[in-house]
Amino acid sequence: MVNRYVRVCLPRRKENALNLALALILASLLCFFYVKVYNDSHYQLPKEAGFTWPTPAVVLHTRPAANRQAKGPGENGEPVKLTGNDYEKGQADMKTWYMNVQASNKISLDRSLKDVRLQECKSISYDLKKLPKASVVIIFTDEAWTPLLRTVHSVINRSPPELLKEVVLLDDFSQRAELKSKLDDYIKRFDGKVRIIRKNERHGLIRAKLAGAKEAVGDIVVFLDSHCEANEGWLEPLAQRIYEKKSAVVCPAIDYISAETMAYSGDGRITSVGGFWWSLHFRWDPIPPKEQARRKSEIEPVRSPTMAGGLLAADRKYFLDVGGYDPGMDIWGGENLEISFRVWMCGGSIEFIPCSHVGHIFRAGHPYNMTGPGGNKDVHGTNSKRLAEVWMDDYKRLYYMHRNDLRTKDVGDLSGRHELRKKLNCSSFKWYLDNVIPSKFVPDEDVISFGSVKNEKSNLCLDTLQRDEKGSIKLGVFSCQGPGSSAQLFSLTKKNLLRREMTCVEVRVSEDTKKGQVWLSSCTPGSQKWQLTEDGLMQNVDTGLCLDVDELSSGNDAFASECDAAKTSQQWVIAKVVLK
Ligand code: LR7
Ligand code: MN
Repeated sequence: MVNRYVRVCLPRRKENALNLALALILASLLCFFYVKVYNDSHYQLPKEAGFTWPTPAVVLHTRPAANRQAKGPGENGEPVKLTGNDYEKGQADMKTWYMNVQASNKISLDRSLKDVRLQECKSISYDLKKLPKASVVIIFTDEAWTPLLRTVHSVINRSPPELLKEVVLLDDFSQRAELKSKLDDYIKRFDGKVRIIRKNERHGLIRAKLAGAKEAVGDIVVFLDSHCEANEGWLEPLAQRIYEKKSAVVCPAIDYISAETMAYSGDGRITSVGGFWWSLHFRWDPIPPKEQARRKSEIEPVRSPTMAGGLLAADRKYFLDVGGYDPGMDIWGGENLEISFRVWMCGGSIEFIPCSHVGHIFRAGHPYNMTGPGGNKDVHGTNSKRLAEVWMDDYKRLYYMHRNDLRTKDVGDLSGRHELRKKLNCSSFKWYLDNVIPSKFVPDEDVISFGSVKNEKSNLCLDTLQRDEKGSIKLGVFSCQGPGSSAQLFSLTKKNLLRREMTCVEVRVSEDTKKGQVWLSSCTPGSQKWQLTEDGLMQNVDTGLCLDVDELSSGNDAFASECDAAKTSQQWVIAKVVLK
């Protein structure tokens, strides 16, 4: 270890001591660099990995992420597997951050990703000179450092400089010291392309996005969550579509980044569109056959009734003219459906752009305080009431069916939003249902009856028993709650389906018994037809069996057995409910 010159000049014991000292110095230097590189975690994996990182100025103009040959953790969107201490730290992160920040910290901020686009997308050439220029607005509150900066790097690396006017980091009153002067210093390397706007009170993501759009200077505004990775060629197709249609509000295909391993996965094709639950939560639906037929190729935009919320682009002026976001909404939730209903009803469209891909880290929780002004812990609920009151006309009754408790809740002044709707001369919510999402089931319209399926002798009603309706569930009975409990409301349709919003009641008969289980399952042709007979039986048409329940006791599962009009446990009525 000690070089030859030193060795000849030193007695043996001293040489050993010097060897040890040098080894110690070297070890601590290595240790220092390791910690520094990984903690700074910008431009990790330096020279040892066999390549030189480009200087920041070059980053802006040569888009190295596409060209570089990196071999570090997480490259090519691969998962990061941690061991030992790192693993423990990562698991702790999952509890506090709902994402593995430790894993993220191991990955280069410029990591490569699989280019998941369809082949046809790759050969399109865009006339960059004529396309509108983008302000990419990234809103954040106390986001972890590496996911936030990787979002910025991916945008810088994978956007044509001609199209990228600026990146705006909109800091929604973050408290962590790291996001202050260290971030101010960090962004200097981007030569002014990236700027920070700081809010000195908590705006919540909705007012933060609105502020970002107002302060941005680009022709189009693009919003991203602060834990995204823009993939190859993501920006051009968004700009192209807005160039073609000013009133199109467009979303990239959202690829999945695992919060646990940071693995990036995506399918080039778009297979789903946005829908909604009457509880005003967002859901994915398959592309309707009619929309699929309208598109001549897989790379054409897909019209979608709603959007997920976080990742979108719009002509900046159009976005603001059509009402931006509702500034009366707090913290999180509801703005995604609000903008969706509003844009469609006021003459625009929501579209998914298959050639544009952006990854998003899906977290199981929110690492920030979700309490709104006045200690409001139900911001999604109150925001959704605002949108229901302004945009849904009488159909708001279906929201109140789920949220009876909010009927009389004061959710602030709505006059500005009502005026907006009038000024823009927007269509009705019925128009939206009929034209944009005609498959949406309206539980109390055009049906034989709507209400609770009630056994009058016992005052028990068919009930979901709070089982999660996103999958198939068994139905049970519970003491009747009246119109106040949505868990007991069913529709008997003109096609004789006994159903709820997305699912139908079916009978599953086992081979050996003549008894069937009563399930709530996706609506398919099968054992899902029912009729209420003259002698008060609820009979499943396909199996001939009748709705029944053991011991007429609350909390029991329902089943279907051989019909017997003399059995009180088979006597049902539909207690009609009129929603208001
Ligand atoms: O008070 C806040 N202030 C903020 O600036 C709360 C949040 N934020 C920031 C936050 O740091 C993050 O960058 O807002 C961004 C979004 O917050 P998330 O990541 O906690 O939200 P989410 O991904 O759970 O939620 C989705 O629904 C929200 C409803 O209000 C927003 O529309 C989010 O943008 C949206 N995210 C997506 O749609 C990502 C793709 C999901 C899919 C499919
Ligand atoms: Mn998010």
